[in-house]
Amino acid sequence: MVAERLEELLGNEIKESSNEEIYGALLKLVKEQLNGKGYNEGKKKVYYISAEFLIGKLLSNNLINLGIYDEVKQVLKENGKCLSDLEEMELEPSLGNGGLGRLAACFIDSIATLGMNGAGVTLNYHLGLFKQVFEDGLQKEIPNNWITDCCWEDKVVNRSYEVPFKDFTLKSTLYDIDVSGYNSKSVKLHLFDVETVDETIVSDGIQFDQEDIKRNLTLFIYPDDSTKQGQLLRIYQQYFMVSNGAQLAIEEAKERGCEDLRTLPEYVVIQINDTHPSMVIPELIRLLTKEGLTTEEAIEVVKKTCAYTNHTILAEALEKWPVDYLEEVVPHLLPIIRELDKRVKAVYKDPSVAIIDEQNLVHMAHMDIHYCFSVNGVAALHTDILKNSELNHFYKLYPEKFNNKTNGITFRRWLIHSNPELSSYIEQLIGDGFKRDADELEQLMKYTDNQEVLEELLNIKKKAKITLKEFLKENTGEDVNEDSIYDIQVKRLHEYKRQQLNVLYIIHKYLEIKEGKKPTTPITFIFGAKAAPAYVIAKEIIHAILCLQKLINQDPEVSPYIKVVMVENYNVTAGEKLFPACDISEQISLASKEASGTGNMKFMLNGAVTLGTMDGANVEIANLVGNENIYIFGESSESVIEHYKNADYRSMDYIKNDREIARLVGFLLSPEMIEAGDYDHLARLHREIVTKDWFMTLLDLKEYIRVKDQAFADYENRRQWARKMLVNIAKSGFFSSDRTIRQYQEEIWKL
Ligand code: DL6
Repeated sequence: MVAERLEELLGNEIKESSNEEIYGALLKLVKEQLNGKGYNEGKKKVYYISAEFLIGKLLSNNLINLGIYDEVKQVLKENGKCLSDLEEMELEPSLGNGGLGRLAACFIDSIATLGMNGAGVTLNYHLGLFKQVFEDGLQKEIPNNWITDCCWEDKVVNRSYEVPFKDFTLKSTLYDIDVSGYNSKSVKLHLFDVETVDETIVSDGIQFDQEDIKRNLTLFIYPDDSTKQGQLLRIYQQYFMVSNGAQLAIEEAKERGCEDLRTLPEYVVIQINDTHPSMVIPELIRLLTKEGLTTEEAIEVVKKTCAYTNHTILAEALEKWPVDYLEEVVPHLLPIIRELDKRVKAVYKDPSVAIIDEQNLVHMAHMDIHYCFSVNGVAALHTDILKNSELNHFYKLYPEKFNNKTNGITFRRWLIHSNPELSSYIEQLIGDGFKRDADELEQLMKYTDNQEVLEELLNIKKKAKITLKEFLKENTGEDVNEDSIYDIQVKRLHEYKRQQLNVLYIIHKYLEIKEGKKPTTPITFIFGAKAAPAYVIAKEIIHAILCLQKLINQDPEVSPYIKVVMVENYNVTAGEKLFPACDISEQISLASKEASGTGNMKFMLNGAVTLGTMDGANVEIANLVGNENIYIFGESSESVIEHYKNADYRSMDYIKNDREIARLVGFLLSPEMIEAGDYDHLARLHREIVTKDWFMTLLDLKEYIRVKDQAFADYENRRQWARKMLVNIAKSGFFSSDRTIRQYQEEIWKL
């Protein structure tokens, strides 16, 4: 069946066709089949609006979801072709930055799989997030050109909207990507664009004229906003995204029978993913009043239609736009925002809950909280921190709005697709029910003392480590030892995630080896992270990692025992190789700062043991697996919050009072490091840690070293370690995004 259709589409025999031709034909075949299965339907629909959707490559995932993966693989094999060669040809859509975007992708997968009527809404960023390359030990950014004639998006001819700005109006074009559910129908990811966007205006890396909105609007996700013009561009992007999303939602509601827009909440729910889409609130009010509703009615509708998810407690990530900037871009929204603010101020005198503050800044999150019917955090601890400290003033006003939805990941991609060996072994042990109901993984607990099963888990891990070794060789040129411990930290580069803490540990290990104390089993420290182009210290941390990579890997005295490898351009595709191969999962953020984390869940599901602080979803992981199956260190979130409140943390005190800490920090400016890298860059990082260390690296350093050394020591007992792996896999069912989405559905969306 597959073979015949493929040859029809090729107009040739498979064995006579090139990989490019087969890839193109396979794409058509999959699109046909998805289309044939149809799309989820229903009276009420959720629009998940998000600046990011990190969907990853789609070919294999779609084949798995359609149930034809094995057949296609076999047909290709019989014709002398290899499915993995075709997978290599696919370019990964570059539609996001990190966990926020990957979460959105997992959610869309679960919405499709669970048969819910929903869609994703975002922009069609032509060059996406930059592609990261390393040059002379530094991150350089280049455009990531992922859209080709042969990709998953299709132009939609009959949907286009006018989006008004102060000086001009832009007409949108729409591209759709079908997101398949597992053995079920699909939902759509809508990517709005403008035809005038012009990639040729980009030069010198990722530089372009930020004022030329008609030509730059959908070039990049998160354009540099360190200047006023950059911030204006972000406002243009955000408004374009939400205006299209709101117009689409209204139009589709009418098509589904909504005759009176006062009943819109019966047809539509809009999930605002972080503050980037917050302007959907005034925009929806504007559109509804244009349709004849009074302001009063429109506000009431919006309050029943919009729900907000908070993904961070970092103040700098909660957007605040100057009124003047909004006047320059979307003056027609300001009377509405002022009206919303006036209503808030009439009831609540506390200036900390105002939408427009005394400096004339519009607090997008405040607007969300006042005018959404639901406000959720993304892990139990995160929601508690929102309620009890960060958003406490709001929680007191609206206790009924606040709720928690602990994040999740789709097991289709992060187990079945990326770790087929482990997935089929689990199937052999407990049947395939876990693919639809992740809680069934708990049945694995009956094998905790089964030596044969534990042995097989170690074998599967070893194979994944060999696969990663090959990937690392190709990606970085570095040779790693597959019998070493793979200790992995992959996530956005940010000081709060504390990659610099890991750096200081590696220095500790390097110095120990130099002094003759060698680890029993060699260790490979693996990193993957992009730094925002304007985030100087994050880039310096990358430089320090790359210096250590050079220094250590080229030192014959040290490299047999430890190696450092930093993956270039870490993305979903690289993640699919990294998660299955990991032994120790580094989740070492400063407690209270990581809203949830989702990499921690992917590692756990693939049998890695977490080394982490009691932060974000690590707390829930620890509760599920128990103390003996996780390595926890560091000060609690309560005590960190106290430190901030009392402003009593000084990194200098740690350096003065502890010679070991002083030595590790000092090593950043050692002759060896300067020889491997660049003094100015290293000095900037050193100065930051010594004089500021805003995310308290040194607070937890000694305990981190102690607990990490313990984890490495415990790794030596292979059976005991395999038992920890098994427990982690068995207890990971809770972190399925199907569970999360069911909770959104039952408690917020009520589709
Ligand atoms: O909720 C998804 C993801 C969380 O897992 C991460 O802990 C959190 O950092 C991330 N938040 C963001 C928003 N901005 N910042 N910083 O990316 O969301």
